Amino acid sequence: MNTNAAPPPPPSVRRWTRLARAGAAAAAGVAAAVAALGAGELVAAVTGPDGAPVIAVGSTAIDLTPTPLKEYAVRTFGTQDKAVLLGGILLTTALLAALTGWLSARRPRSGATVFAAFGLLGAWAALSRSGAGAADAAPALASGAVGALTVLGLSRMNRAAAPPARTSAPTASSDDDPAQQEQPAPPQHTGRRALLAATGATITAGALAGVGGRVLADRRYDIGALRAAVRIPPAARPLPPPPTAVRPEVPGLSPFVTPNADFYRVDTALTLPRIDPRRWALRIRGLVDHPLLLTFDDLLHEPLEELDHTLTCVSNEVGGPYAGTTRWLGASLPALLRRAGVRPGADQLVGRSQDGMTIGTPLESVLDGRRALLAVAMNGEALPVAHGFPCRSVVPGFYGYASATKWLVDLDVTTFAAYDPYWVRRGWDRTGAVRTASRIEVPAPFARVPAGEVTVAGTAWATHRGIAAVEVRVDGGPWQQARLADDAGPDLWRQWTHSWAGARPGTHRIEVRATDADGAVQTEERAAPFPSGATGWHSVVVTVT
Ligand SMILES: Nc1nc2c(c(=O)[nH]1)N[C@H]1C(S)=C(S)[C@@H](COP(=O)(O)O)O[C@H]1N2
Ligand SMILES: [Mo]
Repeated sequence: MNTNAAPPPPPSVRRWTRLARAGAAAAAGVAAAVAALGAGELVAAVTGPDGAPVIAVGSTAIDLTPTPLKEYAVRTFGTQDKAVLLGGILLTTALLAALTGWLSARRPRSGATVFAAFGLLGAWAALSRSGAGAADAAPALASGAVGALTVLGLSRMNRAAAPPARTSAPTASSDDDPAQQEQPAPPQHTGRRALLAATGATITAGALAGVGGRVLADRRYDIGALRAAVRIPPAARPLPPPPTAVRPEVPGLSPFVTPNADFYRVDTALTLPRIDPRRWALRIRGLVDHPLLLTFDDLLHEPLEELDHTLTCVSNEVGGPYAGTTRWLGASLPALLRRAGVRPGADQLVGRSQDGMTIGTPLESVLDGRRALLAVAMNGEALPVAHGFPCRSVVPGFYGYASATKWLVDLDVTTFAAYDPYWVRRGWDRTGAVRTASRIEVPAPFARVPAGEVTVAGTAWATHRGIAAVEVRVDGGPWQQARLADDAGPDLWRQWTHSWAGARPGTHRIEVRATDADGAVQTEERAAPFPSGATGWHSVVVTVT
């Protein structure tokens, strides 16, 4: 026993000290992570926003997420799924960082190694994104380096501030230096202060770098301004506005044309691709005689066509909100494909987006005379960034995942045998034809309505086939024909109303089913969205008072 040592402090004090030291170590780890991410953001402001470490890791996580989990996320969190993912990534990062900090207080090198490894992992994630360049690795590498150096520095300070090991074996370590113990204010005390100050300063600097990086990136890549500067020419032969009789005058019924701001959004993009239209080009290649390269200006000089169309998502549940109607404007996709000269044998058209999404459509359908577009505008304005600015494809009759590539940069004329696009690789149906759907919008689920005559109203679609009939029934009674609003064409949804006479007090279930223009009645059989779209009848339960 070392008899020179002062009596050990009471156990409670010692435990607190150990705890405090562990806490300081964890905080140092978090501080190093904040500095690392801040550095990454700052570098990403120069090299391009897609390389920012959180975004690169998050995007890779999305691509690697198994389909059922992704479905669960979309179902549970809806459009908030990406915010939840980002929150999860940050939380996980914070926990890992705290653990790393704690580890480093014992072995400073190990913490540095963890940060370096994550830097390399982030660089790999950034580089493995399609369309990535070498520069996209820089933010993660900077993160790794800054994180490693910071955690090394802070953990050295932590060790220096450690109290002497009073219970240890007689072997004298520097901590046991009796000279140290005789000082009135032991150096570990000031050491601890310095450590806390350094930790705080690191967090502040890291946060400032992060916010600064974001602000800088937003300035450098101000897509809003570029989009506002785009002048979209009018259609060669403008369509008349949709007739007013397409929408019954029922309060609570969705508008016939969906305002852009209300149009549903479904994609895998963690941050919206920012494409400068002046630098954008679209390639049409593959099984064609003359590959084409079109600039945005070239596209705007094509004769532009309008298309009124209801787009819907395969992930939409029965009665769900992922459908919207809009007036697209764009160049004719079949005309451009004919100019390129499609070779015999090709049967799939694969669109690729700037962020690496791939979407395949049956080529035969694209060329069968339907109006398919390379759309540049939506409801009279340039495509909103969230909906594909500057250009997306639209092919009526197919779910979005099989027809509507946003941020489109490449069209590959190929075969189904040769290529499986993104969602097909994850088990979704390769055709993606829209199934007949109908939904009750009025009354709302669990609404209380007065007895007597109740107005029921909603929307039905069977895109590109059209809706021929909608029927409604109450409490499993006989089906009644609903009154259809005017038909604006097979590519559009159709609204309907039904007057439920003699509604008596109590709880009732209203059901709806549609018949498409081919005469096929919507199936009652319930199917989940995976793998080819939800089926089953929508119903709402209401209370008549
Ligand atoms: N680049 C890209 N395009 C995409 C997607 C995507 O994830 N990335 N999602 C598709 C899906 S699943 C749908 S339903 C539609 C949705 O288009 P919207 O967000 O404009 O409504 O876009 C399609 N195009
Ligand atoms: Mo979708």
